[in-house]
Amino acid sequence: MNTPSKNQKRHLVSMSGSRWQQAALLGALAALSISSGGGCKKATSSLESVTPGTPQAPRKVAVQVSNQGFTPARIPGRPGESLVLVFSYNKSAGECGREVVLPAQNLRATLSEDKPSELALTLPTGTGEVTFTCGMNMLRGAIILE
Ligand SMILES: [Cu+2]
Repeated sequence: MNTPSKNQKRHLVSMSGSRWQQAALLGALAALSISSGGGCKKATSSLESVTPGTPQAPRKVAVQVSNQGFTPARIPGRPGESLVLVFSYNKSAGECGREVVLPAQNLRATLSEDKPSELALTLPTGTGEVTFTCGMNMLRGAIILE
């Protein structure tokens, strides 16, 4: 059916510019979305492609806390590396999951669902693990030194 509104639309399109201008605009939009998509890379599990954090520029690692526990629960780390763990709290973790403890680092934080909590630490030298747990040691995660 040829409704008046459809005709109107067609008229508006032809008024908005030539085909070439529209193509140029689309091209510009595509370029924009490509350049802004760069910040959304998935975290890699291989440490080889990760630049170790330094005191000047600690590596940030996002950790979700939910009824699934800590995600990721195992984080690769370099001995002596500076890290910032960024904990995002989901209410499904319960009130106990709101507490995050790194016993060996003497660090403790109370998480909020409103915004992520950052915990800065320097990994020890040598091998082993730096564990982090919930307030009652039920949810567990670890930074694996390798
Ligand atoms: Cu707990």
